[in-house]
Amino acid sequence: MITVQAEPYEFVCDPPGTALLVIDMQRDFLERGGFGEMLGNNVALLRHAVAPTRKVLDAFRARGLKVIHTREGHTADLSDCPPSKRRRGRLAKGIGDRGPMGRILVRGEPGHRIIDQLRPTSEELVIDKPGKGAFYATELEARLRGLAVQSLVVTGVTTEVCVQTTVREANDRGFECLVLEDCVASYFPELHAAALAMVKAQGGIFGWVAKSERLLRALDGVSIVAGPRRPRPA
Ligand code: TIU
Repeated sequence: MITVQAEPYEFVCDPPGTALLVIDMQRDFLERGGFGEMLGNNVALLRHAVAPTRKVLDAFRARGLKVIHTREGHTADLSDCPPSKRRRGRLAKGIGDRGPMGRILVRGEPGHRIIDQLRPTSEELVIDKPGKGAFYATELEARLRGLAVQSLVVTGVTTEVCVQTTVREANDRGFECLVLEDCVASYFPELHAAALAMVKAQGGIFGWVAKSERLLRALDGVSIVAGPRRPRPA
């Protein structure tokens, strides 16, 4: 067991029963010309989460701990995209339309890829999800149960959309979530702050919040659990 100094109180987890969840660190959200920018956002606001997430990813990989990535996106025929999602925002260019990084938010297109700095290894699970929450219409819950995971360390974008939706879904399914505040980011600093406040309010109604250095410090004493695995590019 490790203990992480977190809010509203310490987060205790068993490293082999813990997975690092890296949510939607895709070009479509972090780079120009993708879905995030089409929604009218300044995508540069998400970049600061990349370096700390990479550090946490390296710490998990070095110890053979579990890592799961998610990607938001749709099949090429958009059959898994509710028409309401496509219509939302009255965008000049939206989901399924062609942009500078290929068809927006469509699986297999350049914009759908996870950014190079956080590219999954071939051993790491990648969950494709059509919604904001990572549990909706995916195999994530079954995979976590199969891996005997009870705790999730949550990183990714954006704090108040896919991160918070996923944390709420996870919480209702009995998973304990630690959100790393410097490894999540939003296009709206005030919504980022509010989303983190909501997670940890009321005795941790949805989970815990901490800076990544607190987790890294707790992991310092953890030796290799199942590895070391040699990261290979996907
Ligand atoms: N728009 C926005 O803030 N986020 C999304 O649409 N998806 C995710 O958060 N991944």
